[in-house]
Amino acid sequence: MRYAQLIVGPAGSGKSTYCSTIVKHAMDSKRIVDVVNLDPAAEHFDYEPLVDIRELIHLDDAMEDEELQFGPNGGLVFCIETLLENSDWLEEQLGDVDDDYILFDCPGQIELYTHLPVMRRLVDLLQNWNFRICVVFLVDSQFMIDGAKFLSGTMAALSVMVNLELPHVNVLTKMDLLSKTARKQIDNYLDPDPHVLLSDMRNAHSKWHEKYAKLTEAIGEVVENFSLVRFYPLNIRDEESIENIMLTVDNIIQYGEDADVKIKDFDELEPEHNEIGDD
Ligand SMILES: Nc1nc2c(ncn2[C@@H]2O[C@H](COP(=O)(O)OP(=O)(O)OP(=O)(O)O)[C@@H](O)[C@H]2O)c(=O)[nH]1
Ligand SMILES: [Mg+2]
Repeated sequence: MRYAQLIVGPAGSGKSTYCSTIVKHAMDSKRIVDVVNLDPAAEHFDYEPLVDIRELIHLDDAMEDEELQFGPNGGLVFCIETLLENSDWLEEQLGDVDDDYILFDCPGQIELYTHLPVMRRLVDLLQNWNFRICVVFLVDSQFMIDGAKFLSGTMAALSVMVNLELPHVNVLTKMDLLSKTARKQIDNYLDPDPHVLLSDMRNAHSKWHEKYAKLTEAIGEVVENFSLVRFYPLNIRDEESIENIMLTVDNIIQYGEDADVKIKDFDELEPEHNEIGDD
């Protein structure tokens, strides 16, 4: 079995920073985690990628081509489609290492995950190559400190879940940037109670809420009834918070369970070894 995290989320939500943070954290516990850069427009990240889509195609290639004449968003979709058409290239670059653990640092255009089929096709490929995958959906915590924004972030998380059909963990990033008051406030959103959030919104007396109060309440009920959405806080300066997310994801993709089995087999073999030794 192979293991993967698909790191997705809006532009600037902290995907590349999450990848380098996890790599460093894993290294401290003597674990090897690799990162694949899938962002054809990436300019900077703090990790050494195992595979880099820019070696196959760069966003500028799609935008500067005189026939294609793509803008940045169409160009990005074109780049991911080119990657899928060259799946042999990706397969070869990834190698075939049993029990490897790879983070896929994805681009920030949210439409890739909410309704376009390209990422779903990438997931199918990875599953064919024996990867067990968890989606990690990142949202900047600074945009999640009021009820309306929270519902909007939640709906984005739900669209990704429905479109990718994979085990899914939501993470609130950049917790280190929040003020003390905002940090307290955010507790309401980690394990959200839609009733509390909706009453916040009611108290805000916005024209929007007056007109669409019923719609907002219905959305709140869906979130509550299906217990679909939960957020894990990530403070990259706090090892415990990083470890907590890593453990959560590892449990979901059952990382390490096969290793336990191997240890058991080894224990059972031991008496035989002794017998051979005695001979
Ligand atoms: N203080 C702080 N800054 C962060 C954190 N995560 C990301 N940043 C900063 O936020 C900016 C965007 O972070 P990236 O990791 O590049 O975000 P991204 O989601 O990969 O961005 P795109 O690939 O462009 O969509 C950078 O300036 C980071 O240094 C964090 O946890 N704490
Ligand atoms: Mg990035």
